[in-house]
Amino acid sequence: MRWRCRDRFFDLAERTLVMGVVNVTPDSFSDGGRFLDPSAAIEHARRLAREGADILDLGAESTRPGSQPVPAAEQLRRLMPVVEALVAGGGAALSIDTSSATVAEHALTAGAVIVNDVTALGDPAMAAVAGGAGAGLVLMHMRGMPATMQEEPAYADVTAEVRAWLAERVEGARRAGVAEDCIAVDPGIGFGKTARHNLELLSRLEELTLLGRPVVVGASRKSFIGRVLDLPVESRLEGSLAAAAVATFLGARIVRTHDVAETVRAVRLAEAIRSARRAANAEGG
Ligand code: HH2
Repeated sequence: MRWRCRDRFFDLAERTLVMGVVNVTPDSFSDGGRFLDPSAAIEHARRLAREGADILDLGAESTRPGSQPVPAAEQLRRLMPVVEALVAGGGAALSIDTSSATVAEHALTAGAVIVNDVTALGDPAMAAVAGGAGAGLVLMHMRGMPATMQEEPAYADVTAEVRAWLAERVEGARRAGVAEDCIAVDPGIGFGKTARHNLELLSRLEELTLLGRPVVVGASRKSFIGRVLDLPVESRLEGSLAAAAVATFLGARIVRTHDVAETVRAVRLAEAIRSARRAANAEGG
């Protein structure tokens, strides 16, 4: 399977890509305030690229539970110096984590190649912006909005519902002019889901690969890991690596993480096991 992101073509048949998180925010749940200064964000992004990130995901708006939207002008003020410096330096593909078409448009003009939209086209202008640029587009599942999404989320069958919702959003994006080979899907771990929902989604990830589009998983440092291990956010590295490995084994093709060096190793091993299973099945079959 290939994922087209403007002039970049990612071959995902064998490899799972690692997407490093760069939060240019004062309030992100795990690293808020550390990279708000542009030079700190640029330095951090370059470090993640050296550690092996295929993609750098730059965001200027926290979407943690209870957070409020950040106006486009403020997102641009935070992001653009970072985008411009990283584009000039070349290297890892740049993704913009925004649900604002205005922010996406400016970032794409400056050289970003992916739009990571946690509202899956909540902004009606987004499809034209991403589709017009031929950008990679991540469509993520979220129940409600960050301000209220953790107020008693309920599903009859979380995996089936997320899968059906994503199928409908992929179709909506296609109808709105986004080429199918540019689209990736994401179950939205932690977005309007309990710990149990997140664990079930991860355990049944193969069902989402049946949508025929690359699956993105962002479990890094999230609260369900803290819930299972009874650990605070700064002690969730090993749990995050376990989740990344399981997701990769079950078919995730892009893993979003704050800890790139460690995640690259976990993902490479999980890929090797996935390939071994495929080879064994082929020989047996
Ligand atoms: N999770 C977060 C933000 N963006 N995008 C995708 N596609 N998938 C995710 O799971 C995802 C995402 C939340 O993590 P983080 O950016 O570290 O936190 P915050 O939203 O507080 O900035």
